[in-house]
Amino acid sequence: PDSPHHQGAMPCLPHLPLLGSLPWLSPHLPPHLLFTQLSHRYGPLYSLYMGPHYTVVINDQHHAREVLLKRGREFAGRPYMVTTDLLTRGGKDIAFSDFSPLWKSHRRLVHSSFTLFGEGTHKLQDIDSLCEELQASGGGPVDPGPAVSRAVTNVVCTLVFSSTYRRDDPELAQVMEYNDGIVETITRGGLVDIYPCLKVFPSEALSKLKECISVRDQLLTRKLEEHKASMREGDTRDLLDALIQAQAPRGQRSAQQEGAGLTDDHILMTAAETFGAGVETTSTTLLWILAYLIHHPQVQERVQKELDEVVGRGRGVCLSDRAHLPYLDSVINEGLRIRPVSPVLIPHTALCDSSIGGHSISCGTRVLINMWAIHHDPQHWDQPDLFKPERFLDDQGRRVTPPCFLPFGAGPRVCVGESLARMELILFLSSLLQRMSFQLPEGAPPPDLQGRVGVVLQPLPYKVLVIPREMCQT
Ligand code: HEM
Ligand code: PLO
Repeated sequence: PDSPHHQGAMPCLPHLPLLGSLPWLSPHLPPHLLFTQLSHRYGPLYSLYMGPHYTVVINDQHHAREVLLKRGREFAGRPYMVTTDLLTRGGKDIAFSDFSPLWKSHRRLVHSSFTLFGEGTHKLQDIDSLCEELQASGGGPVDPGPAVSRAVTNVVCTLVFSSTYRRDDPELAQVMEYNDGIVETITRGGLVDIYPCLKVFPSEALSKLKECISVRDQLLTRKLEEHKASMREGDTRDLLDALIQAQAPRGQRSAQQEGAGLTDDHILMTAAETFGAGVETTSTTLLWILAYLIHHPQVQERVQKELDEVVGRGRGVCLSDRAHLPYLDSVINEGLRIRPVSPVLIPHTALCDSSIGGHSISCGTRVLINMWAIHHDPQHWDQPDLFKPERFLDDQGRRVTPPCFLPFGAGPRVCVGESLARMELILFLSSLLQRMSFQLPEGAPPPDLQGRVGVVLQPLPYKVLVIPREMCQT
């Protein structure tokens, strides 16, 4: 068991040997709401025992910044968990891998490849086919989920493999299916992740996870082989090429070289993770925003008015328009605030003895950052439960970013896909709203705004009516 040596008195939940604080944690509430509720009793910074693991929970901006930024390097570790260990072949990925020099150079390589190839992923065809697919509903109610997921998958596909799937490709359906299975079963805080010894018992969730992982591995191994076969020297087409080339020819690998130590497993895990992270996060955010637009038609109209004024209807939206679309940006930010994809960030761990808010923290302590609580903190947000994009604009209509807004995390573990994600959100959302409006079908219930929690907070499926807007022919 991890033992704490804090001197100051950080409030701590009651706990028993072995069970830890679990008997005091309501299993009916999702973790982000449970932790927020506990912060009303224990204050914004408290600790508890997840089974044997001493865990600090942070519910305010001030301590979150201390852990992520001020002492970011000391808290850049990740705990061992059975499910993520299976998912990543023992931490050969970026998100769930513990801190190590290899992880650091791997992360740097992937980050720069995203920057290099990110721009190229926005061929308008993905956006065009998304619009066409939604409009093909012919005015009847349609669930925007599958079309959005497909479009976003193709963006990541271009980035990783420089290829795209056609709408009816059976492989695309397979990718979407295994992703769903993983999202469902890799829930953080599941019992095996608290008591690794439970993994010896048969469990439905664990076998489903293994099944999905094996489908994923077969599919990606085949893609990787195809890629290697078609590679030409001097031509770096995409993320996979960049990673394979960074490996350097066998025999010439030196320890100093960027990419030294990267195995084929690392490459496979990176491709898998880019797929997973790239698809689930962006599509989930888009679907939350659409759901809120259905609830707030006046917000949709205002975005469309801004688009009409800045872009018009004679051409597609491009990235350089972003500077002139502050309201669109504020709608995206408000979506990311009110429904953060990752309401409790991936757990961090202390890599050495350190401190939080003056309390000593011993090496190995787990730290959970409750971004939900920070994004809904009534001390910093006026009516935090309301969808109000204007909070991201000043009275002149210029952008403002409040310090309590950290949807991508911060510091050494900040999201590596942030700029890619922002680019996608802006281009997809603006193109959709330029060409069509979304309405609630007559008699249908408005989209549920509670959502369901897995590893990401997703909206439940809902239906919309798609009303085409008149476009000018050029
Ligand atoms: C990590 C949010 C899109 C790849 C994270 C973290 C958050 C986050 C909160 C964890 C930070 C922490 O643990 O401290 C988001 C949101 C997105 C988004 C809100 C979109 C709306 C993407 C995309 C990609 C991506 C498109 C890749 C294509 C990653 C990776 C990590 C990460 C690899 C792990 C970083 C690390 O542990 O070092 N993201 N993300 N994300 N994200 Fe994103
Ligand atoms: C999504 C399902 C995939 O099959 C595997 C996968 C990989 C990376 C994960 C992602 C899933 C969910 C969202 C995560 C991302 C890494 C960073 C991102 C957790 C499980 C966030 C929002 O933190």
